[in-house]
Amino acid sequence: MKRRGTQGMFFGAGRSFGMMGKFKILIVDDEPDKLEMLAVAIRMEGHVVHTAVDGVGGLASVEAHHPDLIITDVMMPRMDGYEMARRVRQNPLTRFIPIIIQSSARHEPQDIRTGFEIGALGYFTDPSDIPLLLARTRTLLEFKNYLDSCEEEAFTDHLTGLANRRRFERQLGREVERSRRYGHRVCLLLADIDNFKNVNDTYGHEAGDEALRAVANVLQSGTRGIDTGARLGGDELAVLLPETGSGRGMEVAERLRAAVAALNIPAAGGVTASFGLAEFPTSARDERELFTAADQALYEAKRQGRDCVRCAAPAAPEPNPAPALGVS
Ligand code: GH3
Ligand code: MG
Repeated sequence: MKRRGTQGMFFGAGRSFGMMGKFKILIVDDEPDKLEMLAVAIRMEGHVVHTAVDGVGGLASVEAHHPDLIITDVMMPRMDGYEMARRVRQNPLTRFIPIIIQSSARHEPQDIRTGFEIGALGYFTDPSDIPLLLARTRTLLEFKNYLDSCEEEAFTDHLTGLANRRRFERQLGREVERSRRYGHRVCLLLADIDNFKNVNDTYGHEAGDEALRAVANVLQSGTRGIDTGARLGGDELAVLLPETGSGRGMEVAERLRAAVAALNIPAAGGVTASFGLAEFPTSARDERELFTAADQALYEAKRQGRDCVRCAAPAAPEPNPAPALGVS
């Protein structure tokens, strides 16, 4: 295990559709007939349709369903389509959802310019020309699919299939933020394979890779769907355990440790790993401190003989400010 600082950590999931297939399309329109006509046409393309009748409902649906494409009218009560599109584009989490505007009422060149300036990728003024709309929809979905697969690649560790360091850092930031907002606890578990150099030296690099994949698989399959297993680099792995306190976190860590120790890897025999656990907010004030606390606990596990789990102590409370003097 190499000692290192935590600099360079912390910053920004995508999803792969594999083959082009079913997408989620949000249609926003206050005219029931037009909405229904579009919904039928899109469903016939094999996609899942969500609908809303104004911009406010549209934004709520974007947040709830994460659609792959939005088709929206302009003139609607409460919030028009331009404003909704603007807000979708302003939100870093939704800004790359393609938006098509479809409006027969707002058909002047200036309206169309406004739509494109906001960031719409299509603007159609003839609601009866469904084939034209579908043609653009298909192309945009193809691009969206490609973008999503690129994002997935960029955030995945290729050897193990776990999240890579970049995704881990982004997720860690989000979980700490969620923990602050909702008052849940979150645990960070770091793991490092013991004497892994020996595995490579004794059995070869290929066998080492196989051992890494096997340990990664234990972390992935031994935790919940909401937990993020990641490979941070080399033989260093991590699991982020949302809504988990250190007591439960230690149980999980101990279970994973035992499962790793029980592995029988055909090319490399057995391996063990050491684990360090830290809980937010008990042991840290932010994600950097959480990482450092878990890393120190891992170091302690290594120091105390490896193949064991250590938990970071709660942070000392902030000293109370000195009482004001001279107050009677
Ligand atoms: P410790 O118990 O202190 O962790 O000892 P260690 O030998 O595991 O030491 P350390 O964690 O510093 O060494 C990590 C080794 O992991 C170094 C390198 O040979 C090996 N390694 C890093 N990345 C890979 C990889 O992708 N595949 C393989 N096979 N080995 C790797
Ligand atoms: Mg190691």
